[in-house]
Amino acid sequence: MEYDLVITNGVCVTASDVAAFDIGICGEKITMLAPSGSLASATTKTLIDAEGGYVMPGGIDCHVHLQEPSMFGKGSSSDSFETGTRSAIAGGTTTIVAFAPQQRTEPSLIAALDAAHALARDNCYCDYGFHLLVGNAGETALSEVPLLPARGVTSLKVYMTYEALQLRDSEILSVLAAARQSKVLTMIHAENGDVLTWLTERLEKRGLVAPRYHSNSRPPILEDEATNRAISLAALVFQTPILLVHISDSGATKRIREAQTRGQPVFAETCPQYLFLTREEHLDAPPGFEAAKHVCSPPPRDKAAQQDIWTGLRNGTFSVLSSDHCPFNFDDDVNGKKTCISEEFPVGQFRHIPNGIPGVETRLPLTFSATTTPEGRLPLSKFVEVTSTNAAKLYGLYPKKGAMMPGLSDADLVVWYPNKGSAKRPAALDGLTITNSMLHHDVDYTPFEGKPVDNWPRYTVLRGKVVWDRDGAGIVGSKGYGAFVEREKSVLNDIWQKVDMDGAFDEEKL
Ligand code: DUC
Ligand code: ZN
Ligand code: ZN
Ligand code: ZN
Repeated sequence: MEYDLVITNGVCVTASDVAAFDIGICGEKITMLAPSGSLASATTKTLIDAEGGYVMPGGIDCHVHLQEPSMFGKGSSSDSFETGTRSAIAGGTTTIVAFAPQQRTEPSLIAALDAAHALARDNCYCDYGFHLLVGNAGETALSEVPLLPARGVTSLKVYMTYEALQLRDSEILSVLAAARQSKVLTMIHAENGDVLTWLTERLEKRGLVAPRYHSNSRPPILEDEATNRAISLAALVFQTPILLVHISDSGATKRIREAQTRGQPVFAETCPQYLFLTREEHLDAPPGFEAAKHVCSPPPRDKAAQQDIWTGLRNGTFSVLSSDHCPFNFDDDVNGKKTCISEEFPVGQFRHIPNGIPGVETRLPLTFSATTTPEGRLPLSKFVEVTSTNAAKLYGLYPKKGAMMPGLSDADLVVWYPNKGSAKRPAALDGLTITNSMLHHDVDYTPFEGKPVDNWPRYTVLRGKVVWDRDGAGIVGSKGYGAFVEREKSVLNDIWQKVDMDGAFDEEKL
């Protein structure tokens, strides 16, 4: 047997097992798992000695915004498909699912999808797919939902907030009914947009416009209420499956848990900003506009909420941990800069700060480090489940992605350094903290500056090719190697089973 790549001496971690195996790779696929050390002398073009470090399926980040127009004025999110996917592989992520944004002025979903393809094609370092972001739920868009699965798109996102994109409840219901019919999963950004506008106006009347007041304009109750409403709307449409994105707080988490306990197919996502940043940090940021670096929606919450989010990850309330990478430069005169100071607004008001932060590269290192600390925030297999395997299942990529099944899975892997206590571990990893200068995105800051990490992806392998070699040339993959992946319907927890039994939404049966 001749291999193209062998990884020997690693401890393989999947969503179900932790065990020492060697991995044999032919072409783009994993073709062999063998007893540890047994492939060390196999015939292979390339041999990687993992030196006892963990080897896992590559990270899958299904919530990434690249080259999207800003909803807050001029410009667009600062990473391109090139720089965002370059940043992804340097952080161990081998597949992203980005958004194809349909603007309100654009009736067609297909046109939005074609436009996103044109931006991404030949520009990506990692594999990629698209969710359709529905900004206009008119007849054209609804009639196009059935066309999406054949184009490899099996999920939509709708917003319950932001004037430019917010859908009314009736529009959300129409999207849910159409999505149900085509077995397309609906992702929902649940914050009450009207309440947030009302609070923003009141804060502004009192001159409370500094970045820190962004979080006063979106207290947890907005998320709790909208989450509950989204769950109710989905229940009305015969319990159509939904996924609530970027959940930040205890109240919304409880609503989701309760719905799941009732048996409703409600899935949820959280993000590193709700595990590693807090509202207190944001409020204590130095004076001036520094706090704008933490402005994302929902905003980071307090310590107690942070604990509840960790608990929700452990107990399965959250199926996936995504980055919600949506970066804007802090200081950039061309694009939607975070300082949002312009001739028109010389003071700068939180209302104009683009919402979103970078995080596609730091997602795995931050969370993995928390996993392997003595507190053991997550079991190792749970880490793989929420950062890779569940994303693959939820978004129709499994077992091509998110798994290590010989003959079936792409050879998408991340190899970590050996853990503390191993003589093979580089001393420089001890005390490592995140700095923006070590990241590969095209953003002038990271909100995770100074956060400790005790490991980092040493190698990232995408479809059998080493694309990131931290001890070598760093980024060794090439732009354009990343390919569009056509997604199937979701298979997580058999989410379409009830739809098969109950059929299409029919108001006569209510
Ligand atoms: N929602 C997102 O999903 N990303 C960035 C901004 C937002 O509100
Ligand atoms: Zn959102
Ligand atoms: Zn903040
Ligand atoms: Zn987002």
